[in-house]
Amino acid sequence: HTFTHAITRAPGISVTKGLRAVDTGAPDLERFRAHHQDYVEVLRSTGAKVTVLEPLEDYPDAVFVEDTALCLPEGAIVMRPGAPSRLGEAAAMAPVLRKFYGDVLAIEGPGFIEGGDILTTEREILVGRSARTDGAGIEELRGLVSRWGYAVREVETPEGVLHFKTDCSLVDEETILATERLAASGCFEGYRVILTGEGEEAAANSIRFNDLMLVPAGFPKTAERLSNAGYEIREIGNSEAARLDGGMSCLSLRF
Ligand code: CIR
Repeated sequence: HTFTHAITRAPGISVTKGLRAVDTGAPDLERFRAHHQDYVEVLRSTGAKVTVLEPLEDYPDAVFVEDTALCLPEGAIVMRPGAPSRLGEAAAMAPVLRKFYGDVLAIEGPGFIEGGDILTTEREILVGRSARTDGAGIEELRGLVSRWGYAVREVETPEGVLHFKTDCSLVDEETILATERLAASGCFEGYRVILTGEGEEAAANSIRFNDLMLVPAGFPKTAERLSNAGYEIREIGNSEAARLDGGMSCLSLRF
């Protein structure tokens, strides 16, 4: 699968107020911007057209665009974030998506679902229930994507983990990078699984984008495993997004 596009949003000043499970201090805005620019450059280096949207100061977490939509080849679906402070971000993404897609659908509720809980593979769409994504949100998504022939499979996000994809990422059509705690749930049966290195759970939120694998910097064991498996690695600084429980996948919509 080749990605021709990515949508990102530059971090705004308000990013220092972003949601976080554990407070390790506010992210440093300048460093966050520098990491974000590196990220955009690497996506662009694959030949994709990368849109960088202006910051949305009213939404401190708006840099994490992945949670606002699901982008499939057939159309896009605007999500309904379970974090009340993030609902408006999804609405702001809808007009952007209409520039790229003829078909833009939306989760209307009452359920909730965030993009970070959705892993799309060649054969199915896995959705993790989490503190942000509930059964009603998953059912509504199932109803919407069935028109395009996708099967949705509901899975569990490990306890205390923000999103399903905090702990996994798609490496190729049959290979998933995952933490041991998530893989142990058995949800990846039938796929090849590469485990993150010991103590490197945070490396699971990586992305494969065209011929590159974007991995957060500082996880050498995982980077080596991926590199040994034949993937070309690009390490991107993620220290500031990590303070807000964000990683490589959260920072873009890819299609
Ligand atoms: C939040 O709590 O919503 C943000 N601080 C982090 C969102 C990370 N997004 C993702 O994993 N897809």
